[in-house]
Amino acid sequence: MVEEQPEEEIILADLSDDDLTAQMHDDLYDGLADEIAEGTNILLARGWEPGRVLNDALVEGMRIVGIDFRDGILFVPEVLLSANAMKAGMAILRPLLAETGVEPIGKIVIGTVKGDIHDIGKNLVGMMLEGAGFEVIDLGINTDVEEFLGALDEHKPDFLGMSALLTTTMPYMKVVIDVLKEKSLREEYIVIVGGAPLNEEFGEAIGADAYCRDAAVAAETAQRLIAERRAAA
Ligand code: B1M
Repeated sequence: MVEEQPEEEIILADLSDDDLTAQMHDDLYDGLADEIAEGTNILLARGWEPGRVLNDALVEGMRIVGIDFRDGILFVPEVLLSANAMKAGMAILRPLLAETGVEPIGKIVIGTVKGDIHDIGKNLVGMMLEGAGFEVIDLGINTDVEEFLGALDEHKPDFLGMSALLTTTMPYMKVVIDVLKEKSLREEYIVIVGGAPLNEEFGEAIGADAYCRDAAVAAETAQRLIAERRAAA
């Protein structure tokens, strides 16, 4: 009988930066939320900018998860654990990314569209927008046109932001924009859209003001568009 060797415990704090980020990619893959929180705190304590921790340790880890999900190596329950671990890291980074200490420069209502429950990217966009000085009203996932309209009416934001991660849900963005047009409300809001299956062309075709490739681009674009709108007013 072969005796099983106990696995050697990895002390995250003893790893070099490169080894720690690689280990965090593995821990994200394995859905280990406590380890992701610990790794995030270690990198911050080593002086890493929150944005670098987010991109190099968390987003990159999730990219690897995405590849194996696509290839049928990982399945929904495992990816949910990875998403949960990602959120543990994001919860630590959120206040740091949002730390601007200035008056909001604008307001955005944001949500993942109807039929779609992916929210990691949308949450990241919200965090980056907060960091860029925006007030963010997050409607969560599976948001239908009535919920969007209700929130626009209640909060009177400058922006409407929609996220979709599925090719089957991205057309719903056009449904929302068309209803805004029907109600003569389209010009009231700057509409930005994003999500992995979208592109510039799609954003244009559905009548959005901008397609944003990632959260950093969303923050830059929102700053630019609100400045342009205010200059034109
Ligand atoms: Co889903 N899923 N998933 N999934 N999932 C994808 C999207 C998929 C590409 C995986 C794959 O096959 N490779 C695939 C879609 C294929 C397609 O449509 N062509 C897929 C599928 C098929 C599914 C299910 C149908 C699986 C099933 O049940 N058989 C199912 C659908 C459920 C539903 O929504 N109705 C499903 C379920 C899930 C989980 C629940 C397990 C989980 C979601 C957990 C959660 O979000 N809380 C999940 C996950 C995690 C993924 C992957 C692996 C990762 C998504 C993610 O979080 N990425 C994803 C594979 C992938 O995208 N590579 C996949 C990290 C995040 C930081 O990036 O979300 O792209 P992203 O956001 C970026 C940009 O896109 C952009 O900025 C963000 C940050 O930089 N952005 C915006 C996003 N929104 C924006 C809005 C903006 C601006 C920029 O302005 C408003």
